[in-house]
Amino acid sequence: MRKLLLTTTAIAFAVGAAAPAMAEFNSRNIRVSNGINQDHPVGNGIKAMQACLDDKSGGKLKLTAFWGGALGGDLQATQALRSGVQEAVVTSSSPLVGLIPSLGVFDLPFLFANSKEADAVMDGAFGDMMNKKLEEQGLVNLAYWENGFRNLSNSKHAVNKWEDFSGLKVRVMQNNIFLDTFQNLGANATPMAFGEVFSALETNAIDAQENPYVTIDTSKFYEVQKYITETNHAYTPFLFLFSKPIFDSYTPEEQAALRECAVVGRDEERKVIRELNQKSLEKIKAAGLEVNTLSAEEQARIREKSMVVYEKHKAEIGADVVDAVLADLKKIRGQ
Ligand code: TF8
Repeated sequence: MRKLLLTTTAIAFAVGAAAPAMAEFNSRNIRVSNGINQDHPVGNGIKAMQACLDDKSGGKLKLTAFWGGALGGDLQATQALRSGVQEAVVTSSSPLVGLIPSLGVFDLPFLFANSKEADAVMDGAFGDMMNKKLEEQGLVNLAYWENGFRNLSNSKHAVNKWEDFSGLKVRVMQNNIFLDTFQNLGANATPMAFGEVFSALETNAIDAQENPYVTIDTSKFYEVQKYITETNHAYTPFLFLFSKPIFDSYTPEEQAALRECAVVGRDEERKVIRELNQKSLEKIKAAGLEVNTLSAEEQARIREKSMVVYEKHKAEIGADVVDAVLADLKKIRGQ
């Protein structure tokens, strides 16, 4: 038995050593679609990821990015991945809750206090647990990138307290948790795909939307809005999703390179987006928008009022999932 094992190992080793290093990489054109524009830090992330892939695959693995929803919105592109007709998408988790209800955990208002907490949760065991649920739906999440903390913009009036949300027509993502969060604050919330937001704001079909500063900047929402409030009401991650049927057809070396390089891209994207956040805010101010921050008391009031959303959606997200993230956060906060 022992002899047999040794022989097998020797043969395996000889075959492995004889093959030229790059033979495990085939020429692949990987289409990555995005709803945001190329000057968003996701563009920097994809560049860094490509440099890493060039290195590992000798130029065989090529990413081709499509911007501004050119291959369809987040949800549409994700469906194309599941059916194996498109390779990859960088999408918010929020529009995918119809497919994977437990992803709604990331939409709970005021879940993360800062990006350090978000990184620790996403890059740790909790992130892995969510990745398994994505895999069951035909989606391989290569890494969690950053979309960021979301803030409210509108064209009507300054929002300084929760009563000011009253009657504002706010576009929310196609997601019940966001819908409830804003309705609960008195707003008139309307779910809408990202690609329709600019023109809906421009034609005053809606008054308001909520996204991180960097998106309000790079998608030019500031051109059609007058007021911003730093609400930081939710942190939504980006998922770098790969089609599982396509991923499964790749060699183990190709798969490993994609996973490793998506993490290299993630680190670059997070670095750039965090630097840009303040600059985007300055740009928005310079464009003439009135920027408001909430007082500590008001922030606490809004937060408190929003906690009903946790209870309301706990069963549908999965009590185990909500409890797991809260336990993780407790640990991270040293409580
Ligand atoms: C939203 C999201 C989007 C992103 C983007 C399309 O508001 O935050 O901005 O998913 O990639 O719909």
